[in-house]
Amino acid sequence: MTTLPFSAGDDRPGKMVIITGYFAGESYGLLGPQAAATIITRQTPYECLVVTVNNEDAPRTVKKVLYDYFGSQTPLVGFSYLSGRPDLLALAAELKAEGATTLLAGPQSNVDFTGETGCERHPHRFQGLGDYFNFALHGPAEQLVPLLQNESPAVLADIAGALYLDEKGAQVENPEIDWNPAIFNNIDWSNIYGIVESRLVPIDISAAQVLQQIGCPWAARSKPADIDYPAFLAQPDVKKVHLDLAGCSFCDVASDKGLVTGLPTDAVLDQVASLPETADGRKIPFELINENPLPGLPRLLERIRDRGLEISRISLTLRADWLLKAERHLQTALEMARDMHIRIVFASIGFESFSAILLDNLNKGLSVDTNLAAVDLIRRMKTAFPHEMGYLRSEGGNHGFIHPTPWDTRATESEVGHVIAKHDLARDILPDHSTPLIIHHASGLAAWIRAIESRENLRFNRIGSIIAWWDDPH
Ligand code: B12
Ligand code: SF4
Repeated sequence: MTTLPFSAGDDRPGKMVIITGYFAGESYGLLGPQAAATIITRQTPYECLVVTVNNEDAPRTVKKVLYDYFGSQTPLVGFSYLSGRPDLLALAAELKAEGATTLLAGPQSNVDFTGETGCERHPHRFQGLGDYFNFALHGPAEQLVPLLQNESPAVLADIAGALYLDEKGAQVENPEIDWNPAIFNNIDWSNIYGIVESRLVPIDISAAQVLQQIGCPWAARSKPADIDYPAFLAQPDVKKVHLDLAGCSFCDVASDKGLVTGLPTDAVLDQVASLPETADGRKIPFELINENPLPGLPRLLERIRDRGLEISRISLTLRADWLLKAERHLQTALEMARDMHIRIVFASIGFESFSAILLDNLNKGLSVDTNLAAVDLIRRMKTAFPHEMGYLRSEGGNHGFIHPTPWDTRATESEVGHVIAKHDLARDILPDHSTPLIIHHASGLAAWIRAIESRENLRFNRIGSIIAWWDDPH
């Protein structure tokens, strides 16, 4: 039976910390880790804080702060939203080696713990983070509750969603429980801290998230797709890899969550009601987590108004085709925003590219014309609702534009350059910096690159959990 050494001992409540990556100087809330910390604090004998670590925090300071916080208690440290940061992984490994209990949780924690498909037969593939953490937990945070309620030694075998090595070194993965929308009703948004001068200092958050849909409808169904070979592996004939893809080929959300469920409107309203308020008594700006938010937005605004909730700004992330399909709903929502004196900001529209070849290989399921029609729509809406709608960089817009990609050729570069110039996209649509295509080892494109490796007898480098398609294969 695999057991863990932690115990709150006589010092109850015990202490737990969730470490997350963060950006220096920012003040946004982190729904996933903060929801987890809220549940742990309310439902177990442990008080749990989220401790954000940015690139400027010295690893030695972070460790000192943690040991100061835990005092005589053996540290119990969860890690989430690490984005593969080597400094945070090193911290996890050091803490574990020194006797702490370390736990990897949040999106991708299962696949990042177990490693890349076939890694046992292919040593160059990502080998997983089993050495860095005592165990991982994938799925809803409340799965951890029974473990923390038990006295030491804690037993992992009965913990839903837990991944660990048994006494014989074999990997065990327990089935997850379903998501329960009710747990998001009353998040403690004050449990997030930064490190300032070697001390934990609360972050007064200025923006948060409200969950309306878990996962993405485009990722709901697996469909066949033929993805081109990389342009740099020049072939006399165009070669393709046939895959069954659920969602966009590069997207980790697609493979991590699929489409789980939409939350009832009352559950969404309860989350809005429990958001912190600004000095003028309005709820702080929030991002509505829903990949297709517009069809239900007028109804949600109506319910927010009926319930007397004073909100300030809603940020949206969505696909260009769903934006285009929902013009009528957008118009209605903006008219309501005018009456309610609030702003609707398009924080991120997933254009991703303006080349047909690249959009196909990204499995976006939409065309360049659709992207351009969506650009035209938001420009028109901005003219009609200049104060109520935002989408510019200066208004918080950072729209998806993936470049470079493995399929870039002179022809695609010229096609994209032409579209950008003709439609003046640099003025308001393109982000300050494009995002290079990132292939996480558990995304759809990882299966594509592994197929090429085995067909062509090649090896691409791995950088942690990322497949470095840009390095020459050998
Ligand atoms: C909204 C969002 C954001 C928002 C806010 C983040 C947030 N919500 O807290 C903003 C815009 C700020 C953002 C920024 C970034 N994000 Co973001 N974001 C998301 C997104 C779309 C939704 C997250 C969310 O709220 N989900 C709903 C919550 C309730 O679910 P959850 O996060 O899975 O959490 C539940 C469980 O997983 C679990 N859980 C989570 N943490 C922990 C910890 C413990 C100890 C336990 C027990 C349980 C537990 O409990 C929660 C409740 O049940 C996710 C993708 C996704 N759909 O998950 C990416 C995602 C979290 N972001 C990601 C990344 C990479 C980033 C950026 C680094 C991007 C960038 N390069 O700029 C930044 C920086 C993030 C940061 N730490 O500061 C990655 C993280 C990859 C990883 N596994 O580390 C994700 C998974 C997307 C992806 N696959 O690429 N993001
Ligand atoms: S990139 Fe966006 S639209 Fe595509 S599968 Fe992921 S969440 Fe869905």
